Amino acid sequence: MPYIRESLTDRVGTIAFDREAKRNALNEAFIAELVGALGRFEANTTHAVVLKTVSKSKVWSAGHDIAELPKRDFDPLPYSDPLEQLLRAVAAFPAPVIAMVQGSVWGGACDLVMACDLVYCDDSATFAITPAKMGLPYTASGLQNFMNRVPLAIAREMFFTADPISAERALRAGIVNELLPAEALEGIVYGKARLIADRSHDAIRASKRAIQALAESAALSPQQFEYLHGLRREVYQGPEYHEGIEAFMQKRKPDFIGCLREADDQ
Ligand code: LCV
Ligand code: LCV
Repeated sequence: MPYIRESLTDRVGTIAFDREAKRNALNEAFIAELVGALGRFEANTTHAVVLKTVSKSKVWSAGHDIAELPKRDFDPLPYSDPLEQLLRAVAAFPAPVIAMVQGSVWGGACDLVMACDLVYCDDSATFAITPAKMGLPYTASGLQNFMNRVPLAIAREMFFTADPISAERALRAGIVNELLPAEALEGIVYGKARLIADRSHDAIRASKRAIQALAESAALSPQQFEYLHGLRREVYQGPEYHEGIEAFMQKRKPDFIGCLREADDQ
Protein backbone atom coordinates (compact mmCIF):
# COMPACT_ATOMS: atom_id res chain seq x y z
CA MET A 1 0.00 0.00 0.00
CA PRO A 2 2.10 2.96 -1.26
CA TYR A 3 0.00 5.69 0.37
CA ILE A 4 -0.71 4.53 3.93
CA ARG A 5 0.80 2.45 6.71
CA GLU A 6 -1.79 0.55 8.74
CA SER A 7 -1.51 -1.23 12.11
CA LEU A 8 -3.83 -2.60 14.82
CA THR A 9 -2.76 -3.07 18.46
CA ASP A 10 -5.09 -3.88 21.37
CA ARG A 11 -8.16 -2.81 19.38
CA VAL A 12 -6.60 0.58 18.50
CA GLY A 13 -6.05 1.02 14.75
CA THR A 14 -3.53 3.42 13.20
CA ILE A 15 -3.57 4.80 9.66
CA ALA A 16 -0.46 6.83 8.82
CA PHE A 17 -0.43 8.96 5.64
CA ASP A 18 2.63 8.23 3.51
CA ARG A 19 2.43 10.44 0.37
CA GLU A 20 4.91 13.11 1.47
CA ALA A 21 6.09 13.84 -2.07
CA LYS A 22 2.64 15.24 -2.84
CA ARG A 23 2.14 16.61 0.70
CA ASN A 24 -0.35 13.82 1.45
CA ALA A 25 -2.78 15.23 -1.14
CA LEU A 26 -5.79 12.91 -1.14
CA ASN A 27 -6.16 11.29 -4.58
CA GLU A 28 -8.55 8.48 -5.48
CA ALA A 29 -6.01 5.67 -4.90
CA PHE A 30 -4.94 7.08 -1.52
CA ILE A 31 -8.57 7.43 -0.45
CA ALA A 32 -9.37 3.88 -1.60
CA GLU A 33 -6.65 2.64 0.77
CA LEU A 34 -7.96 4.77 3.64
CA VAL A 35 -11.51 3.48 3.15
CA GLY A 36 -10.15 -0.06 2.76
CA ALA A 37 -8.25 0.22 6.05
CA LEU A 38 -11.37 1.45 7.86
CA GLY A 39 -13.25 -1.56 6.44
CA ARG A 40 -10.56 -3.95 7.70
CA PHE A 41 -10.56 -2.29 11.13
CA GLU A 42 -14.36 -2.59 11.31
CA ALA A 43 -14.10 -6.31 10.49
CA ASN A 44 -11.55 -6.70 13.31
CA THR A 45 -13.60 -5.10 16.14
CA THR A 46 -11.41 -2.03 16.36
CA HIS A 47 -12.56 0.29 19.12
CA ALA A 48 -10.66 3.46 18.11
CA VAL A 49 -8.69 4.61 15.04
CA VAL A 50 -5.91 7.21 14.93
CA LEU A 51 -5.22 9.14 11.68
CA LYS A 52 -1.72 10.63 11.53
CA THR A 53 1.22 11.20 9.21
CA VAL A 54 3.92 8.56 8.95
CA SER A 55 6.42 11.07 10.33
CA LYS A 56 6.23 14.62 11.68
CA SER A 57 6.07 16.80 8.55
CA LYS A 58 5.30 20.41 7.60
CA VAL A 59 2.04 19.30 5.95
CA TRP A 60 -0.51 16.88 7.50
CA SER A 61 -2.43 16.88 4.20
CA ALA A 62 -2.75 19.30 1.29
CA GLY A 63 -6.39 18.27 0.82
CA HIS A 64 -8.13 17.07 -2.33
CA ASP A 65 -5.67 16.14 -5.08
CA ILE A 66 -6.27 19.13 -7.36
CA ALA A 67 -5.05 17.21 -10.40
CA GLU A 68 -8.15 15.02 -9.99
CA LEU A 69 -10.65 17.88 -9.90
CA PRO A 70 -12.67 18.40 -13.10
CA LYS A 71 -11.26 21.29 -15.16
CA ARG A 72 -14.61 23.11 -15.59
CA ASP A 73 -18.40 22.88 -15.87
CA PHE A 74 -18.73 19.70 -13.77
CA ASP A 75 -19.51 19.51 -10.07
CA PRO A 76 -16.04 19.23 -8.46
CA LEU A 77 -17.36 17.60 -5.28
CA PRO A 78 -20.28 15.37 -6.25
CA TYR A 79 -21.73 12.90 -3.75
CA SER A 80 -19.70 10.16 -5.45
CA ASP A 81 -16.39 12.05 -5.14
CA PRO A 82 -13.80 9.84 -3.37
CA LEU A 83 -13.14 12.53 -0.73
CA GLU A 84 -16.87 12.80 0.02
CA GLN A 85 -16.96 8.99 0.31
CA LEU A 86 -14.06 9.14 2.79
CA LEU A 87 -15.82 11.76 4.93
CA ARG A 88 -18.91 9.54 5.06
CA ALA A 89 -16.79 6.45 5.86
CA VAL A 90 -15.20 8.25 8.84
CA ALA A 91 -18.60 9.42 10.09
CA ALA A 92 -20.06 5.92 9.64
CA PHE A 93 -17.14 4.09 11.28
CA PRO A 94 -18.62 2.34 14.37
CA ALA A 95 -15.99 3.68 16.77
CA PRO A 96 -14.22 7.01 17.40
CA VAL A 97 -11.79 8.20 14.72
CA ILE A 98 -9.11 10.45 16.23
CA ALA A 99 -7.09 12.92 14.14
CA MET A 100 -3.56 13.47 15.44
CA VAL A 101 -2.43 16.60 13.60
CA GLN A 102 1.10 17.89 13.14
CA GLY A 103 1.67 20.31 10.26
CA SER A 104 -0.68 22.25 8.01
CA VAL A 105 -4.11 20.98 6.95
CA TRP A 106 -5.69 22.25 3.71
CA GLY A 107 -9.04 22.14 1.99
CA GLY A 108 -10.82 18.80 1.98
CA ALA A 109 -8.31 17.51 4.58
CA CYS A 110 -9.68 20.19 6.94
CA ASP A 111 -13.14 18.75 6.29
CA LEU A 112 -11.67 15.31 7.03
CA VAL A 113 -10.32 16.57 10.38
CA MET A 114 -13.76 18.04 11.14
CA ALA A 115 -15.37 14.67 10.29
CA CYS A 116 -13.18 12.98 12.92
CA ASP A 117 -14.66 12.49 16.37
CA LEU A 118 -11.66 13.82 18.30
CA VAL A 119 -8.79 16.07 17.18
CA TYR A 120 -5.46 16.57 18.99
CA CYS A 121 -2.61 18.65 17.61
CA ASP A 122 0.65 20.33 18.47
CA ASP A 123 1.53 23.95 17.76
CA SER A 124 2.81 23.17 14.26
CA ALA A 125 -0.80 22.56 13.14
CA THR A 126 -2.75 25.07 11.04
CA PHE A 127 -6.18 24.62 9.45
CA ALA A 128 -7.42 26.14 6.17
CA ILE A 129 -10.48 25.52 3.99
CA THR A 130 -9.70 26.77 0.51
CA PRO A 131 -12.66 26.83 -1.95
CA ALA A 132 -12.30 30.62 -2.11
CA LYS A 133 -8.76 30.10 -3.44
CA MET A 134 -10.01 27.62 -6.02
CA GLY A 135 -13.18 29.40 -7.12
CA LEU A 136 -14.95 26.24 -5.98
CA PRO A 137 -18.49 25.93 -4.53
CA TYR A 138 -18.25 23.91 -1.34
CA THR A 139 -20.79 21.20 -0.52
CA ALA A 140 -23.78 21.75 1.77
CA SER A 141 -22.72 18.73 3.86
CA GLY A 142 -19.20 20.17 4.17
CA LEU A 143 -20.54 23.58 5.24
CA GLN A 144 -22.82 21.86 7.77
CA ASN A 145 -19.79 19.88 9.05
CA PHE A 146 -18.03 23.17 9.82
CA MET A 147 -21.15 24.85 11.22
CA ASN A 148 -21.61 21.94 13.63
CA ARG A 149 -18.06 22.27 14.84
CA VAL A 150 -17.15 25.95 14.99
CA PRO A 151 -18.99 29.21 15.69
CA LEU A 152 -20.49 30.78 12.54
CA ALA A 153 -18.08 33.72 12.76
CA ILE A 154 -15.12 31.32 12.52
CA ALA A 155 -16.73 29.23 9.76
CA ARG A 156 -17.35 32.42 7.75
CA GLU A 157 -13.80 33.67 8.32
CA MET A 158 -12.31 30.34 7.23
CA PHE A 159 -14.48 30.05 4.08
CA PHE A 160 -14.19 33.74 3.10
CA THR A 161 -10.42 34.14 3.63
CA ALA A 162 -9.14 30.59 2.83
CA ASP A 163 -6.41 31.62 5.27
CA PRO A 164 -4.91 29.07 7.69
CA ILE A 165 -5.86 29.51 11.34
CA SER A 166 -3.32 28.67 14.04
CA ALA A 167 -3.47 25.73 16.44
CA GLU A 168 -4.16 28.16 19.28
CA ARG A 169 -7.15 29.67 17.48
CA ALA A 170 -8.33 26.20 16.40
CA LEU A 171 -8.36 25.22 20.08
CA ARG A 172 -10.40 28.28 21.03
CA ALA A 173 -12.76 27.71 18.09
CA GLY A 174 -13.43 24.08 19.05
CA ILE A 175 -11.77 22.49 16.01
CA VAL A 176 -9.31 20.68 18.28
CA ASN A 177 -9.98 18.99 21.62
CA GLU A 178 -6.49 19.70 22.97
CA LEU A 179 -3.39 21.56 21.81
CA LEU A 180 -0.45 19.61 23.24
CA PRO A 181 3.34 19.89 23.35
CA ALA A 182 4.82 18.07 20.33
CA GLU A 183 6.75 15.61 22.53
CA ALA A 184 3.60 14.67 24.51
CA LEU A 185 1.12 14.51 21.62
CA GLU A 186 1.49 10.87 20.54
CA GLY A 187 1.50 9.52 24.12
CA ILE A 188 -1.64 11.42 25.09
CA VAL A 189 -3.49 10.56 21.87
CA TYR A 190 -2.82 6.83 22.24
CA GLY A 191 -3.64 7.04 25.96
CA LYS A 192 -7.09 8.43 25.04
CA ALA A 193 -7.51 5.83 22.29
CA ARG A 194 -6.70 2.99 24.71
CA LEU A 195 -9.09 4.43 27.33
CA ILE A 196 -11.86 4.53 24.72
CA ALA A 197 -10.99 0.99 23.56
CA ASP A 198 -11.44 -0.21 27.17
CA ARG A 199 -14.91 1.32 27.46
CA SER A 200 -18.17 -0.23 26.18
CA HIS A 201 -17.88 -0.44 22.40
CA ASP A 202 -21.66 -0.89 22.06
CA ALA A 203 -22.45 2.21 24.14
CA ILE A 204 -19.90 4.33 22.28
CA ARG A 205 -21.05 3.12 18.84
CA ALA A 206 -24.66 4.02 19.74
CA SER A 207 -23.59 7.46 21.05
CA LYS A 208 -21.47 8.19 17.97
CA ARG A 209 -24.30 7.26 15.60
CA ALA A 210 -26.90 9.22 17.59
CA ILE A 211 -24.68 12.33 17.72
CA GLN A 212 -24.11 12.03 13.94
CA ALA A 213 -27.84 11.66 13.18
CA LEU A 214 -28.79 14.57 15.45
CA ALA A 215 -25.98 16.80 14.11
CA GLU A 216 -26.96 16.13 10.46
CA SER A 217 -30.68 16.63 11.03
CA ALA A 218 -31.36 19.91 9.25
CA ALA A 219 -34.87 20.40 7.89
CA LEU A 220 -34.46 21.54 4.26
CA SER A 221 -37.43 21.78 1.93
CA PRO A 222 -36.89 20.38 -1.59
CA GLN A 223 -37.08 23.98 -2.83
CA GLN A 224 -34.30 25.04 -0.40
CA PHE A 225 -32.24 22.06 -1.53
CA GLU A 226 -32.68 23.03 -5.18
CA TYR A 227 -31.70 26.62 -4.32
CA LEU A 228 -28.45 25.41 -2.72
CA HIS A 229 -27.75 23.14 -5.69
CA GLY A 230 -28.30 26.07 -8.09
CA LEU A 231 -25.87 28.23 -6.09
CA ARG A 232 -23.16 25.56 -6.51
CA ARG A 233 -23.85 24.99 -10.20
CA GLU A 234 -23.53 28.72 -10.95
CA VAL A 235 -20.03 28.66 -9.43
CA TYR A 236 -18.60 25.45 -10.87
CA GLN A 237 -19.85 26.40 -14.33
CA GLY A 238 -18.37 29.89 -13.94
CA PRO A 239 -14.96 31.34 -14.95
CA GLU A 240 -13.52 31.64 -11.45
CA TYR A 241 -13.54 27.89 -10.78
CA HIS A 242 -11.79 27.30 -14.12
CA GLU A 243 -9.23 30.01 -13.28
CA GLY A 244 -8.69 28.55 -9.78
CA ILE A 245 -7.80 25.12 -11.15
CA GLU A 246 -5.69 26.46 -14.03
CA ALA A 247 -3.72 28.71 -11.67
CA PHE A 248 -2.85 25.84 -9.34
CA MET A 249 -1.78 23.57 -12.17
CA GLN A 250 0.39 26.42 -13.58
CA LYS A 251 1.76 27.12 -10.09
CA ARG A 252 0.67 30.76 -10.17
CA LYS A 253 -1.70 32.92 -8.09
CA PRO A 254 -5.26 32.88 -9.50
CA ASP A 255 -6.46 36.15 -11.10
CA PHE A 256 -10.13 36.20 -10.13
CA ILE A 257 -10.35 39.97 -10.78
CA GLY A 258 -9.30 39.24 -14.35
CA CYS A 259 -12.30 36.92 -14.65
CA LEU A 260 -14.56 39.83 -13.62
CA ARG A 261 -13.01 42.09 -16.30
CA GLU A 262 -13.49 39.34 -18.90
CA ALA A 263 -17.15 38.94 -17.88
CA ASP A 264 -17.69 42.73 -18.12
CA ASP A 265 -16.11 42.77 -21.61
CA GLN A 266 -18.43 40.00 -22.85
C1 LCV B 1 -2.27 17.89 -5.88
C2 LCV B 1 -0.50 18.83 -4.69
C3 LCV B 1 -1.39 19.41 -3.78
C4 LCV B 1 -2.78 19.18 -3.97
N1 LCV B 1 -3.16 18.42 -5.03
O1 LCV B 1 5.17 21.93 -1.40
O2 LCV B 1 -11.12 23.00 -0.07
S1 LCV B 1 -11.35 22.96 -1.51
O3 LCV B 1 -12.73 23.18 -1.83
O4 LCV B 1 -10.44 23.85 -2.19
C5 LCV B 1 -10.94 21.32 -2.03
C6 LCV B 1 -11.39 21.05 -3.41
C7 LCV B 1 -9.49 21.04 -1.84
O5 LCV B 1 -9.10 20.32 -0.94
O6 LCV B 1 -8.60 21.63 -2.74
C8 LCV B 1 -7.19 21.46 -2.42
C9 LCV B 1 -6.83 22.60 -1.46
N2 LCV B 1 -5.39 22.49 -1.12
C10 LCV B 1 -4.57 23.56 -1.18
O7 LCV B 1 -4.95 24.69 -1.48
C11 LCV B 1 -3.12 23.31 -0.81
C12 LCV B 1 -2.30 23.32 -2.12
N3 LCV B 1 -0.89 23.06 -1.80
C13 LCV B 1 -0.09 24.06 -1.28
O8 LCV B 1 -0.51 25.19 -0.98
C14 LCV B 1 1.33 23.65 -1.02
O9 LCV B 1 1.61 22.49 -1.77
C15 LCV B 1 1.57 23.34 0.49
C16 LCV B 1 1.49 24.66 1.30
C17 LCV B 1 0.54 22.32 1.01
C18 LCV B 1 2.98 22.72 0.63
O10 LCV B 1 3.92 23.59 0.02
P1 LCV B 1 5.38 23.05 -0.29
O11 LCV B 1 6.13 24.19 -0.87
O12 LCV B 1 5.89 22.33 0.88
P2 LCV B 1 4.84 22.16 -2.96
O13 LCV B 1 3.79 23.20 -3.11
O14 LCV B 1 6.12 22.28 -3.70
O15 LCV B 1 4.13 20.76 -3.32
C19 LCV B 1 4.91 19.58 -3.40
C20 LCV B 1 4.23 18.72 -4.44
O16 LCV B 1 2.92 18.37 -3.98
C21 LCV B 1 1.96 18.79 -4.95
C22 LCV B 1 2.60 19.96 -5.68
O17 LCV B 1 1.99 20.12 -6.94
C23 LCV B 1 4.03 19.47 -5.77
O18 LCV B 1 4.10 18.48 -6.77
P3 LCV B 1 5.38 18.44 -7.76
O19 LCV B 1 6.56 18.23 -6.84
O20 LCV B 1 5.09 17.28 -8.68
O21 LCV B 1 5.40 19.78 -8.46
N4 LCV B 1 0.73 19.20 -4.28
C24 LCV B 1 0.62 19.96 -3.18
N5 LCV B 1 -0.66 20.12 -2.85
N6 LCV B 1 -3.70 19.65 -3.14
N7 LCV B 1 -0.89 18.07 -5.74
C1 LCV C 1 -25.31 3.50 43.52
C2 LCV C 1 -23.33 4.21 44.39
C3 LCV C 1 -23.03 4.95 43.21
C4 LCV C 1 -23.99 4.93 42.17
N1 LCV C 1 -25.11 4.21 42.35
O1 LCV C 1 -16.95 5.95 47.28
O2 LCV C 1 -23.93 8.16 32.77
S1 LCV C 1 -24.58 6.85 32.75
O3 LCV C 1 -25.22 6.62 31.47
O4 LCV C 1 -23.68 5.77 33.12
C5 LCV C 1 -25.87 6.92 33.94
C6 LCV C 1 -26.77 5.71 33.80
C7 LCV C 1 -25.29 7.06 35.32
O5 LCV C 1 -25.34 8.11 35.94
O6 LCV C 1 -24.69 5.91 35.86
C8 LCV C 1 -23.98 6.11 37.12
C9 LCV C 1 -22.59 6.68 36.71
N2 LCV C 1 -21.80 6.87 37.96
C10 LCV C 1 -20.53 6.39 38.11
O7 LCV C 1 -19.99 5.73 37.27
C11 LCV C 1 -19.86 6.68 39.43
C12 LCV C 1 -19.82 5.35 40.28
N3 LCV C 1 -19.22 5.63 41.58
C13 LCV C 1 -17.89 5.80 41.71
O8 LCV C 1 -17.11 5.78 40.73
C14 LCV C 1 -17.40 6.05 43.14
O9 LCV C 1 -18.39 5.70 44.01
C15 LCV C 1 -17.10 7.57 43.33
C16 LCV C 1 -15.83 7.93 42.52
C17 LCV C 1 -18.29 8.42 42.89
C18 LCV C 1 -16.83 7.79 44.84
O10 LCV C 1 -15.82 6.86 45.24
P1 LCV C 1 -15.59 6.61 46.76
O11 LCV C 1 -14.47 5.64 46.87
O12 LCV C 1 -15.54 7.92 47.44
P2 LCV C 1 -17.39 4.41 47.08
O13 LCV C 1 -17.10 3.98 45.69
O14 LCV C 1 -16.85 3.56 48.18
O15 LCV C 1 -18.98 4.55 47.23
C19 LCV C 1 -19.56 4.83 48.51
C20 LCV C 1 -20.92 4.18 48.47
O16 LCV C 1 -21.71 4.81 47.44
C21 LCV C 1 -22.17 3.82 46.55
C22 LCV C 1 -21.13 2.74 46.58
O17 LCV C 1 -21.72 1.53 46.10
C23 LCV C 1 -20.80 2.72 48.05
O18 LCV C 1 -21.86 2.07 48.71
P3 LCV C 1 -21.49 1.05 49.88
O19 LCV C 1 -20.73 1.85 50.91
O20 LCV C 1 -22.81 0.52 50.34
O21 LCV C 1 -20.61 -0.04 49.25
N4 LCV C 1 -22.28 4.39 45.21
C24 LCV C 1 -21.38 5.21 44.59
N5 LCV C 1 -21.83 5.55 43.35
N6 LCV C 1 -23.82 5.63 41.01
N7 LCV C 1 -24.44 3.51 44.55
